[in-house]
Amino acid sequence: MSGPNAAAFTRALVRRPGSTFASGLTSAAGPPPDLIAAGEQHLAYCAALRETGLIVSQLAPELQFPDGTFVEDTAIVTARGAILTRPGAPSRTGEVESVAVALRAIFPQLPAIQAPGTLDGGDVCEADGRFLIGLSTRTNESGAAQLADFLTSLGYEACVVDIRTTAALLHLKTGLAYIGDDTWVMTRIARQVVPLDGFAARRVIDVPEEEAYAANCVRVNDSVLVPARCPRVIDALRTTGHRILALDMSEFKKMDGGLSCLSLRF
Ligand code: CIR
Repeated sequence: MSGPNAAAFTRALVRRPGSTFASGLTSAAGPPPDLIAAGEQHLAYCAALRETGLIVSQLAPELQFPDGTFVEDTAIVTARGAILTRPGAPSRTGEVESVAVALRAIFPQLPAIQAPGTLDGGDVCEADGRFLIGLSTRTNESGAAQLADFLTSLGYEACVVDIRTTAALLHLKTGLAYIGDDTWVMTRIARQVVPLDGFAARRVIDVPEEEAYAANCVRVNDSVLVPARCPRVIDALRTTGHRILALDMSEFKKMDGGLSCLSLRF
């Protein structure tokens, strides 16, 4: 959700990584995530959300869904309503059920993306009432169209972009973030494949290749949460005047997870 300043959030929903976390989907070669470190990083992530003023609600880990900690993929939550997704990876579709239970307490009207549509929340980026929806290996035309219809019915604008031309982006928000005040954070590849036509883009913070992971940062109220050890992006973000909270995300990165996907914020 966001208002004119992209950030009037009061709550977040998260799910700590469970003991099966390391058997989730990943394209990364290298050592598996360390479960203790992942748990500690998740705790720090939740503490950062609280520092921004949010009440953080926790879902219990479900061992049959190792990727369940990436809750952002399971719902699109806006200031005017929410919709459950239908994640594009078959191993993840069941994650939605427990998220639905939690969200229904807040959003009694809770529609869902229907088959054959698939949609991951990581493919959805809001910029002050306008939504970019990425067509990806996880989000198909039907899912994107269903979400666009839903958002339009709420009075938002929605625009679909095709990111399937690049293997570098698992999700739309793998390569970009909107942090309010007409300011975008984007990798070079995202700039190539995502035209910002129709979106105000007063400033674009270029993310260098070696810090590409930091393109997935999140504005929450007066703060921007960003992965640690990305000094150039962090320096650029500091010039925006927001408080910068740098978080160690190393164990989630090993599972292709970005910073934003660890929470739903609303
Ligand atoms: C997956 O491949 O589905 C998970 N291992 C990572 C999902 C990350 N989600 C996101 O960036 N929105």
